[in-house]
Amino acid sequence: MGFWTAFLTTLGIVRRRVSILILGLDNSGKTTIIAHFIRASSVPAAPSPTSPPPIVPTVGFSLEKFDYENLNFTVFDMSGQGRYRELWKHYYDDTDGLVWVLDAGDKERMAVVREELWSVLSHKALQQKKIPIVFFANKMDLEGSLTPQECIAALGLEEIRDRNWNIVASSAVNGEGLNRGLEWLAGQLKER
Ligand SMILES: Nc1nc2c(ncn2[C@@H]2O[C@H](COP(=O)(O)OP(=O)(O)OP(=O)(O)O)[C@@H](O)[C@H]2O)c(=O)[nH]1
Ligand SMILES: [Mg+2]
Repeated sequence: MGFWTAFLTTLGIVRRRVSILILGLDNSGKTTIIAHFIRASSVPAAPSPTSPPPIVPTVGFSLEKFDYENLNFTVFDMSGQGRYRELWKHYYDDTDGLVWVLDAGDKERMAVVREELWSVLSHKALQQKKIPIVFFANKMDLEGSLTPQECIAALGLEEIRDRNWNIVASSAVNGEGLNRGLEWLAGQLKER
């Protein structure tokens, strides 16, 4: 970063760019969460008679951008479907932070989440860089969904001792908890 860019970034005139990766099993709510932040950061458009396009399962990955506080986020929204999870590792090198989305209502697949999460965390590229992780215990609006404490126990998150992490209960459909999670991540990224 040149002197003037650094100076203007400090003043909040230029937003610093950060890259994040959003991971989690298919159907956990990743794209819905990103859509929330894109909507929140765009200039309000004139009311449209047509409703926004429906969110569909991501194929491969989708690259999105939005501003949050004084950061300019570039987000790799990865598909969580089994056949695309092999792609995730190609993006570890260039990421400043991870967002991991859990479907807290999907108790049957918590064992699969645990396996995928620990496989990601043990990858060489992520072992070398101690980037922060925010977990969204998403779909908290669904009755019987796991609490963050129950997710911590189900996934063994207490074992993550080599990097900063946090878990926040969220609902991507009504927006609850999303700002709290991203605010924490933004705070971590600003310190780096
Ligand atoms: N009730 C409820 N439904 C949610 C929530 N978040 C997402 N959904 C729904 O869950 C479904 C999957 O959401 P997506 O955002 O496509 O999930 P994804 O993680 O991007 O899935 P892939 O792209 O296949 O990896 C959609 O029908 C969403 O409307 C939530 O917090 N609560
Ligand atoms: Mg998606």
